[in-house]
Amino acid sequence: MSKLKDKLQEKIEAWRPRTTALLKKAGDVKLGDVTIGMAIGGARGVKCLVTDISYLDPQEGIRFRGFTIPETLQKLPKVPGSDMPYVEGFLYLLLTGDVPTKADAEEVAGELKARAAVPQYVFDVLRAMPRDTHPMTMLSAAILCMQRDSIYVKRYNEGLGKNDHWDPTYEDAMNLLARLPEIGAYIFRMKYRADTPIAPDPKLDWGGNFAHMMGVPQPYDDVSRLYFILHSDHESGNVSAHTGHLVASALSDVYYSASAMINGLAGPLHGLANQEVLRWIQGVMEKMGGKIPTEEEMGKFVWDTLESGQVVPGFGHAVLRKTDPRYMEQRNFCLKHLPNDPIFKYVDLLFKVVPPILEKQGKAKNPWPNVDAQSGVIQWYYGVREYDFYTCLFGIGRALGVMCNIIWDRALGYPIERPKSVTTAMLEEVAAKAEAAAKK
Ligand code: AMX
Repeated sequence: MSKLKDKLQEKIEAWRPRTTALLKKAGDVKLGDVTIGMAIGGARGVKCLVTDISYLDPQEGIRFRGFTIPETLQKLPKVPGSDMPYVEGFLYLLLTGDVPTKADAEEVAGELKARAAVPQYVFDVLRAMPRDTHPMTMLSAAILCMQRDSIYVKRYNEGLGKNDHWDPTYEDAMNLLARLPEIGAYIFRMKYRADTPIAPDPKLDWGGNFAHMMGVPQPYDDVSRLYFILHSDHESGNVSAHTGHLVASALSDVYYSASAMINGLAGPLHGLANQEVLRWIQGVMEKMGGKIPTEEEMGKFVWDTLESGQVVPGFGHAVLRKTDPRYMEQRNFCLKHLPNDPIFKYVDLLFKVVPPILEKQGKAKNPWPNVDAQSGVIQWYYGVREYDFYTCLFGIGRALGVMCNIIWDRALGYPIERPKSVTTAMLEEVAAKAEAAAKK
């Protein structure tokens, strides 16, 4: 067994009694109420999911295993010669809750390298798809076709005790994570770089190897490490994480769940927003003939978008009620590496102009920028200009969090998900009763 898996087993065995005790002693204790607005509004704010991998505070933003983003980046061991941590060390933190040493991170890096070989049939499947297929469809299909290799399915069919489900799930999850950078970079080079894939370099770490296979020079390795860490997890209720959890709750293996989570991420209100931001900015740049607008001019473009019934991409959030710390971390990166880039200047101006306008309009509950308002500009600057690919980067990062969650779901024996639905007539009846009671 790997050191990481040993450590995980210890953690799981220590954790299980907590979940069992809660269910036994406090299973009937109320967590909150559900209103009609919450039911119609996409289960918004309904507390009915459990995860210990990350927690999203509306004011403070995400904490990974209790650490804010700046704390996470500061505490994790750095790749030699780089400003950013090993993604492998971050995976160790997400899985175990402990901050790894450099040796721990390198051990995980070794484990992933040993699992990294992508089967030839994955490339064959990708090559058989029409070349203009969306890269998210390709990524989802590449993941799904590896389902035939699932160790979980094999062990399940042989007969698997409930406490052992996490073990083959770990094997599948680590195999999938190990292969994702090469699959992602292969899709990119096949589609957008005249079909010139670059072979992996076994000396490099997970993030560094991805940058190498993309064919983008330094500091794109640090961009990749930062991007994957920032996009990894945002607690369980967002569409991609929730989809991954939901599918896995039927004891579908991680290939089925990861492919489904990629499909959820592909929507314009979720992962696709980063490309929408760039598209919107470049539309304004074209109208401005490349000049940087004044605050008033930019304000007019923002109002025009709102008045035409569209959303301002990169702003607002379903849970956050302040500037996304993932935005701030990428902003800091831009201030250090590309302060004079014209697109960054637009992003910077939007940071000033959009929030007061959204506040004035009074619809968006959160007028502040989210992660997507910053990520496209960095990719564009380093020559990754094919918007459609941006969500694949998000998906590779998000797989880290989703895989950790599924391993723990299995470890703690979370059951199949089954929320209850009601009819519109039932809601009307509840509403009428509440109205009558209020009149009495
Ligand atoms: N521009 C204009 N209007 C906005 C807005 C924005 N950026 N954000 C929210 N609103 C509007 C909503 O469309 C909604 O209008 P409606 O009542 O007419 O339907 C109203 O404000 C209330 O919405 P909300 O409760 O504040 O947001 P939500 O939870 O329904 O949606 C989100 C959240 C992110 C989908 C929304 O803010 C949005 O569409 N933002 C722009 C797209 C974007 O940046 N998405 C990326 C999110 C991060 C991610 O998942 N990657």
